Amino acid sequence: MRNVIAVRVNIISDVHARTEVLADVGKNCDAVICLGDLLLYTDYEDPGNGIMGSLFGSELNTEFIRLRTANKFDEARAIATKKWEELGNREELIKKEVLKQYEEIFAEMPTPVYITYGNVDRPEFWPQFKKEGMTVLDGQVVEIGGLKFGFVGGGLKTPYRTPYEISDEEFQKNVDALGPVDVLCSHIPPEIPDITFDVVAKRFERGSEALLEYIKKYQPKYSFFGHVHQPLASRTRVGKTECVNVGFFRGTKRPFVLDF
Ligand SMILES: [Mn+2]
Repeated sequence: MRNVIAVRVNIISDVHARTEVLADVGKNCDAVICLGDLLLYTDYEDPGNGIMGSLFGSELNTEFIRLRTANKFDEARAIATKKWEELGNREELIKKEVLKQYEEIFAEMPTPVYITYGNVDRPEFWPQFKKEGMTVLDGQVVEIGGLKFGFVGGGLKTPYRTPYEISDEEFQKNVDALGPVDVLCSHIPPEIPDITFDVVAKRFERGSEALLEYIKKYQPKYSFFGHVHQPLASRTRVGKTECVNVGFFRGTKRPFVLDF
């Protein structure tokens, strides 16, 4: 005799304010996992949209995106600085937009949900949106349906200076805090070229050496992550571990479904 426990978890990442279909993720499952990037700062498809679009306007934001994409970070910063001088208190203006987005997103977030931060998040504002059935995890482990799920949030330092980038040392500490798990959940992928290369942006996103070393050491059944919106490969294998990019929810509007 063996116990057959059928559990379904719907996993999403990179919501980027795709609020209108978010509640549907909670249908037909026992729990939802969300791997971060709730906010839409920059909308590459519609530069008038998102936090930067609403503050800078479509025209200036298009130019800002063009300069950054061309690796002209100093020039991009120069036009931004000029605009901020005109607009007023940068931190306050951004905060207002962030809170407005979070209010709409967290209202639609299905529960129960186990959630961690992406690099396009502002963790300091999350406590005020906490609701019943929502568990925020970072460097922590939770048991779902008899399996151990470990969570590591945030991104690593880049020239893009996205809102939540932490040092390699801090990230390593969160990975070390987990101990062995069955399922590793993070926003960024382990540092493996095929899964960190974005074919539309035509560049490598930052993956994590610490996650890769963890996978080699503990060999969890799965490593789930997001971050790379259009990856060269959305899955790969490291020994016994299946590494899976659960998809860019803003684009796909559907979860990765895990049955066990
Ligand atoms: Mn993202």
